[in-house]
Amino acid sequence: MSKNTRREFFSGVASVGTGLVAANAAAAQHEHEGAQNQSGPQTRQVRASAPKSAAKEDAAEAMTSGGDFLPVETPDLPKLPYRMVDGVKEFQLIAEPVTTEFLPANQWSAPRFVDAWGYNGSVPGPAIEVHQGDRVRIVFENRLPEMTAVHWHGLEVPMEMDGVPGIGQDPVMPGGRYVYEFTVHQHGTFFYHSHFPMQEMLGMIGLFIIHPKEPYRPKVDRDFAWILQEWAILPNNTVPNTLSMEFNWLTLNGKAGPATTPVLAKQGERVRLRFVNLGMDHHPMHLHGNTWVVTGTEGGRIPESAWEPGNTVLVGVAQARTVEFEAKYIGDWMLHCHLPHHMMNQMVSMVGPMSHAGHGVHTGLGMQEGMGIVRRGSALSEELGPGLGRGLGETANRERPTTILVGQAQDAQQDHAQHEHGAQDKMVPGFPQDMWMTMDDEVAKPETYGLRPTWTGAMMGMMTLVRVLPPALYDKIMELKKQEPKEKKPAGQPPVHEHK
Ligand SMILES: [Cu+2]
Repeated sequence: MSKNTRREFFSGVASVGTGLVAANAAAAQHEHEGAQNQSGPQTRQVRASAPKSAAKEDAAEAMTSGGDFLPVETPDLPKLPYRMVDGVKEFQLIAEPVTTEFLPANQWSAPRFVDAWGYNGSVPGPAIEVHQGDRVRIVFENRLPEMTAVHWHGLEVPMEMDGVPGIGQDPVMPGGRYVYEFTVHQHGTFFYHSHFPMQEMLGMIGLFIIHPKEPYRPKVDRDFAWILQEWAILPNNTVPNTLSMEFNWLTLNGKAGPATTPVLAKQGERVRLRFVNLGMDHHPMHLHGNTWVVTGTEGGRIPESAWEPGNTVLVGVAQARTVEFEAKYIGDWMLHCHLPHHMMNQMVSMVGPMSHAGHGVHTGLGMQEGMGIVRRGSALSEELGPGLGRGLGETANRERPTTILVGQAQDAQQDHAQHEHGAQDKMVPGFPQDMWMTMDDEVAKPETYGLRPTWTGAMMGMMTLVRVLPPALYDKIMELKKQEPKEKKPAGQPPVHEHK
């Protein structure tokens, strides 16, 4: 969309927005542009390391924050800018296909793009950040090839604003628009999402943070928020399989470890972490080396008398959890989902074995057998079963005699492993063959400065780091961030799509 077109669209909708909302007619707000489907390859945007927002060009004249408060930080995710129109915070939210990358290209893998759906060029969508008491207007446009709507999860808004097609409004058709407007009287960690389940599994969710009128006590010095998502991406596919029940990519704000950007605090600061989950699984989020208190749910702030200490909080589907802790201990502390299969990248029986370039399948059988493609008998038979998915048992031992170590320190570690363990693993049937893949250089950025070399080997799936830093190191990283180029170069080019 050219800048001009966007301006025209924006000013047009903004001027009719207020009157129509007051007039209650859901159907009237719904400007359907009929056969003129604006979605398609021409609207495709690639989200590389620096997310691009369709509204970004206007960001200079819009605002993302205001007043005396601590803005929430959303690592790897942009915020949705707004402009004040007659005392209303007006946002422009666009649902559209987004090509994204969970991990940059690295020595094990060519660029791997994912065709997800999101908002304003970002998946998950950009974070909306407002204040308790604000009047909010969201001018919504659908550039998807099918109908959608936006549900404001947990917000106490009129039913016509609740975003459920059929119940409170008509679906917003491709090319159509809808204006949402309401006053936020709550505060806490909320989110928006499509109310179509398959669209949810394609990525259509975003944070909706509401700051309280009276600041929470004790005040925090850092405030971070993440959206937890899971994806099923079959071999040679770029489109998430929305029907799958097993997931091979787990992301925090649209990135998988080690591409998740670490968050930073200075020793002694009080830190708030917010998590939102929308997927098929619950995620027990765990922080190393520290003890937090759970201070909020998807319903807002918990009274202090009911705060619970812990280091793991279960973030159930459709829930939000907020925790706070004093960053007393210097260190690079892991923050991750503790489901073992969520601590991996491309972990799935049908995908993992075929995705390790140069090493073939794990399982001791050919690729076809590993995929369950057999000419005789059953893929789950005694002979072939171990070849289906990740290998276990004698077959694996026979064909894959040592633990595979790959990484920047590969040769030395491999030699060591051969020498030390080459004989032992023969004696241990069914060892699980964990992976160790480092890519320090590929994900290097100011926030990773000073981490121990090979740190990326420990980071996969739904993982990031909370770095509690001594002042000197913190200042050094801030200095590096200032020198960072504003627009990062994408790690690769997206594949050419010829779906005409
Ligand atoms: Cu999990």
